[in-house]
Amino acid sequence: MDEWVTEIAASRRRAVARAITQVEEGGEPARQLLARLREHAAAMDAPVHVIGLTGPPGAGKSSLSDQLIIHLRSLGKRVAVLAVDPSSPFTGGAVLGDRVRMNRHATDPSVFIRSMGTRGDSGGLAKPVRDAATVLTAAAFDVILIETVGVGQSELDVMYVADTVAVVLTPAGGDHIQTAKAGIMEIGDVFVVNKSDLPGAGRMAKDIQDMLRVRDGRAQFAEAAEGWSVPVLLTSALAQEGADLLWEALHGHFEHLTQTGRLEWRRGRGRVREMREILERRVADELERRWRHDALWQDLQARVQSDRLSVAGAVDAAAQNLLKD
Ligand SMILES: Nc1nc2c(ncn2[C@@H]2O[C@H](COP(=O)(O)OP(=O)(O)OP(=O)(O)O)[C@@H](O)[C@H]2O)c(=O)[nH]1
Ligand SMILES: [Mg+2]
Repeated sequence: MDEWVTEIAASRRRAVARAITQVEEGGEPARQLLARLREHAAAMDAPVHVIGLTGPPGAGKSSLSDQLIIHLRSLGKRVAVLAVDPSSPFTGGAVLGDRVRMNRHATDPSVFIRSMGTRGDSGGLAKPVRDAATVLTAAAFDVILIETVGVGQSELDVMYVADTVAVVLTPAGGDHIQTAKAGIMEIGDVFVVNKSDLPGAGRMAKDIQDMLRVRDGRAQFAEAAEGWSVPVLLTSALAQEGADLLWEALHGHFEHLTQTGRLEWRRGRGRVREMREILERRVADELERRWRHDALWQDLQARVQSDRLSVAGAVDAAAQNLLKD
């Protein structure tokens, strides 16, 4: 284990890759490794910047990641990308596409690219992504990009892992702001209108700005209250335009977080979220266990099955039994 941690800290690609596989698999070995890596990371002084890139399928998130990698490498920064594949019907083949698109970095030892799939367990996406980010932090990457499609709750949950969230939209008709998932409009620290080589990009940017005025007028947007004004940028990954401005905006947000103390607040919020997730999973496992073995639960199940008891009645009885101890 010691040797492994040393190799991860030295950013040896194979050790890092193996560590991510281990944390994906979970269990006690993963827990021990993560504890060691957290210890190591806590003693490091250079802060890592964890960035979430989210948006509709095909918005150009991977193409933008690729452009960001090129820009960050020119600044001498070490970059890791976690491409989260939600295995959704919208993104068939995305993983292969990501690999091809970012292939040119494959031999650069300062770039690490990894696709992560959902493993179909009840834990959602957030845990493996969070744990992989812990590995990459210990491996001394300066920037960790997490790419995830902005559909569904578990993809939004992934954003609790990020310090900065960039929402990537496009001018293309189907992506009109009204049709963008409300959830992802709420979480952006930076907005990007990619494919600005296509018509309608300016209009889209204006729509986003209008939306932000409403959003940031609401008190719960503490970031706005802390003086962060959310930038809306135009990029074209295709024409290789805007990655420098995007990086400026992302880095600007990180500096804002650092200067206002919001970084610690955000990361704390992420930990609370993690605590809740783990607890919820444990409770769900316990319910599952009772459902299978407990006589009362078996009885309720049988009576609902044969329609001798209403669903509502069974839920009440089960909840009462559950909450009494
Ligand atoms: N015209 C234009 N096309 C682009 C631009 N950026 C990306 N594309 C194209 O859009 C398609 C999707 O790009 P990706 O980078 O795979 O998009 P993504 O958001 O990562 O897609 P998923 O991971 O499948 O959700 C590809 O065919 C890209 O070549 C751009 O700036 N302009
Ligand atoms: Mg992609």
